[in-house]
Amino acid sequence: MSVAFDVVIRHADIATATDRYLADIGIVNGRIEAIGKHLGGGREEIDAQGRLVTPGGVDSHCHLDQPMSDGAKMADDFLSGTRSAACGGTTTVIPFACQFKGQSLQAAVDDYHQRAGQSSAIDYAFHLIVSDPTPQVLHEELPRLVAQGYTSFKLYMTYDDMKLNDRQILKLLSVARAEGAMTMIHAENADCIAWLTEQLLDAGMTAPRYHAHARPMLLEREATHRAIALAELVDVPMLVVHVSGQEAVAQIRAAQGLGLKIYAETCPQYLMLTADDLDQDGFEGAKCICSPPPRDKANQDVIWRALDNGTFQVFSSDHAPFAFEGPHGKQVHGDDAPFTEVPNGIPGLETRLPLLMSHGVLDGRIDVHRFVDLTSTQAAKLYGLFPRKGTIAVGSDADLVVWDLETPRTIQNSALHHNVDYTPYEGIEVKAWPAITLSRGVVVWRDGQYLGQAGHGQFLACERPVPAQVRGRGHRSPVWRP
Ligand code: DUC
Ligand code: ZN
Ligand code: ZN
Repeated sequence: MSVAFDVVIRHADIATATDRYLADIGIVNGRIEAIGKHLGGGREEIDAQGRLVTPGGVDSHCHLDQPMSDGAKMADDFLSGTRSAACGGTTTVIPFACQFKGQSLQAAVDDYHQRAGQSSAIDYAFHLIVSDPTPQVLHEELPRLVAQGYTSFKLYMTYDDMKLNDRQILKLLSVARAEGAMTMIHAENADCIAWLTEQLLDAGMTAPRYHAHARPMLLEREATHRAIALAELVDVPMLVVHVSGQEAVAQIRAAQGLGLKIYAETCPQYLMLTADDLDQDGFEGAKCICSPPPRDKANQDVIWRALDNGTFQVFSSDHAPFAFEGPHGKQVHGDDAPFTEVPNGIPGLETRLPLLMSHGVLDGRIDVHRFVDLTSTQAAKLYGLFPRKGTIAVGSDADLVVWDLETPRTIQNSALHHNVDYTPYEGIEVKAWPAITLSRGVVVWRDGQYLGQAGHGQFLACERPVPAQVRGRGHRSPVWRP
């Protein structure tokens, strides 16, 4: 057989967000050149033997090497973080270039390119985090950066060093609307959290479990409702990140039912953990401190249903890698520090796809098309990377996962490839794990071995995700005049 391709994957059981069929996949120069039966030869041949093959994961919410203001340091840089992602079937990450107050956005972007450039093993784009929306940021930097491929930004309604007030959010939403960018919103009510926290600390309730008491779902519901109202006022799409349970889901569904372009994301912690996981002996509960906090079993069920019924478009990890031991992570202020001093976030880049494939698809909660949509396709679409990323199609990058659905295993941190000394999912059984991950046609993970290389990952400039016909329809805003 003459050689027609660099790589051919034979007998693949291909699943995309919409289709499922058996075919070979031919790859040239990192792109899918042909899909069909009995393709010509490849310099490298991979026999998928009828195994499920899905698009590589797009993890559109993860934090890597993000400088912190309180002395903490993330355990994963772009090297270890993207290595871990590849071993779990993720081939594109979109972490954040985070602006500190007083810093220019451009300086933040330049800094993150330094961090990622020579290190990343898989492709990456950047969201921006805007914490200081000066006139310069709003009217000069953001329009220029959106045009250069940084087409989404995250806004915080909480965290003292990040939070914006409603008026600032409105200004940023107006820029998003004018520029066709996607806004991501962290929706929790900061003043209510501060008020509750004060009372908890005054009463000596400082243990990790009180983190969940300081951030009840009511506060997420209120902020979600308010964020949606602000987006409605400006008449612009918005994506609510890391939704934790029923009350925020209800707000999002109501908005979607009204025809508003409100999108939503959830994460593995809201399916696999509960607030009880913060209530462990000693300081152990700090391992599961993240915001919003995990809720309870009934809310896990709501999240599963909302994954299935289309309320959520995106399932991301919110990987925020802080070591449990040592002076830089969860114990940066000691091993009995109050919950307010514990860095927020948990690791999850590598376990995201196996957990959802196993507990979602194989346990019958969602179908494989929904899985692909949630873990890859919708993130690529909503952040301007589709169809290069997010699907299996001729012309798309050959970012692929060949699945092993036959080998049950127990998640153990010792088998993971991040640089964090724990996983909150230790001991959880999964029936699925990537057998092979390809990044632009290069095998980066195969049969338990990491084969990737620092620097293989390329920066992806994103398209404007919000087309003009979605922006500025104007019919919902009594005030806004373009
Ligand atoms: N919450 C966030 O908003 N970001 C990082 C981690 C977390 O818990
Ligand atoms: Zn957040
Ligand atoms: Zn986050």
